[in-house]
Amino acid sequence: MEGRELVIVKLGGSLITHKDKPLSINLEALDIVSNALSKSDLPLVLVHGGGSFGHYFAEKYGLKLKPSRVSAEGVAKTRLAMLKLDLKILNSLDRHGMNPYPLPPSNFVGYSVESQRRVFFSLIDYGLTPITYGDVLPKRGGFYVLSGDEITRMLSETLRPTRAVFLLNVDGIFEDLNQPESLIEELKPEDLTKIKLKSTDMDVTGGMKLKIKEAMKIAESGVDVIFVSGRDSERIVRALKGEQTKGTLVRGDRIG
Ligand code: IP8
Repeated sequence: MEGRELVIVKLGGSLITHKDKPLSINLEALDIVSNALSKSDLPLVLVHGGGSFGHYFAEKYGLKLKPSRVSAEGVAKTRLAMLKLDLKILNSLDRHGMNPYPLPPSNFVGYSVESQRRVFFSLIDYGLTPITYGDVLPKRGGFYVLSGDEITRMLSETLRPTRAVFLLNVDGIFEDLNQPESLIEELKPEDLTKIKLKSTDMDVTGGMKLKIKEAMKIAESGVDVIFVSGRDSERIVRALKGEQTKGTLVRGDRIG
C-alpha cells in the first residue's frame, strides 16, 4: 500500500492536562505543542489522549478497554469530557493557524482501509489538520474505551505515515523512570523486559504499557516511532522531521 508524506502525532493526555487534577488543562504545555506542530513541513494527523478529562470519568464510572454494561451516565460524562478537552485543543491549534478538523473515531473506526484513507487524505489535501481522540464507543455487550494509542496504531497501519511521534510529559522511554540516565535511545524488542513500569503510570487504558505495546506494533508494520518530550519545542520540531534528538526511537524495519 502506498505511503504518504505525513506524520501521525499522539498528544499524550498526561502532557496536555494536569493528570492529578480533574478537568484541568495544561495550557502552557499545549501552547508549546501547538506552536511546534505549526512549524511542521509535513502534513500532520493528530490524536489526543484523555488525561484528567476522559480518564477521570472513565475511572469514576468503571469504563474499560473491553465492552461492559456501564451506566449511560458514565458513558455520557466521559464522552462529554473528551469533547470539552478536544475543543480546548482545537482552540489552541486554531490560534496557531493549523486549520484543525475534528474527527470523532466513530467517523472512521470500523471503516474499510480505503474509506479511512479517503477521509483523512481529502482533509489533508484541503489544507486541514485532522484531529481525533480516545473515545467511548458502543459495541455488542455495552461500551468500551478506545485509547488514543490504539487509534494511533490503527491509523499508522491504514495511512502508512512517514513516522509516528508520541509526545510525552517525560523525555522518552526509560528503563526506570527514577533513573534519568536510563533513557532508552533506541528501543528494540529485546529491551522490553528491562523496562520497569510504575503502577502510577497506569490509567484506564493501561498508560505507558499500552503506549509501548502499540508503538511496537506500529514499528512492526514498518513505520518509525519516536517518543519525545512534548515540553521542548525544539525536540518536537526535530522529531517531526525525523532528525536525531533526545528521546526514544523504535525503528520501523528492525522488527518482525
Ligand atoms: O488517554 C483515553 O485515551 P488515552 C480516552 O489515549 C478516554 O488512552 C475516553 C479515557
